[in-house]
Amino acid sequence: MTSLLSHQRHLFRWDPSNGDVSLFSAIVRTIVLMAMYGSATTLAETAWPAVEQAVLQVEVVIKARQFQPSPLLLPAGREVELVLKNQDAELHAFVPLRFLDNLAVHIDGSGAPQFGDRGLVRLLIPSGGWASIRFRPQTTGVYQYRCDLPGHQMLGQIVVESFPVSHKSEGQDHSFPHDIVQ
Ligand SMILES: [Cu+2]
Repeated sequence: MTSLLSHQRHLFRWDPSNGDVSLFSAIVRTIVLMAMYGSATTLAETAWPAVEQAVLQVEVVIKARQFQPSPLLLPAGREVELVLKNQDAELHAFVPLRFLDNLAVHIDGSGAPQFGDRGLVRLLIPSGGWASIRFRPQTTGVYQYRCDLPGHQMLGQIVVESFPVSHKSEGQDHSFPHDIVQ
């Protein structure tokens, strides 16, 4: 585990259909991504207009033992890539509380993930490193995640909302409205 906490880049994936964990080195990443996009077409993907098929990338910065921004708004049913950047001089962990249960995830970056029966349970992110989690939020609701390292009182919130139809034609990948949780 600790050997993965360099800044070397790794790609992991977990799939609920078989529950196994795969590790790919970055050198085969392109091939893997091509294979995934080529075969992983779902009903949801074919239902969206082309502009919405792009992965929505959202960023969380970890600094001074805080997750920013929080709460973070994510659209249900759409593929998102949550990028976590650790700007602190210490190791942090991303521990999702329930909301990634039984969801397929693809992990990229310099983090070290731990998987359980229900999928991703913990992702360690080295100082100055980054890790991304690509997944498709399924169920709307308010979810929490935290860092469980000793002495760290770090809690973040993720709000999964229905994707608003009225914003789908704006042509901006980040048009997801941020006023819902105000
Ligand atoms: Cu921490």
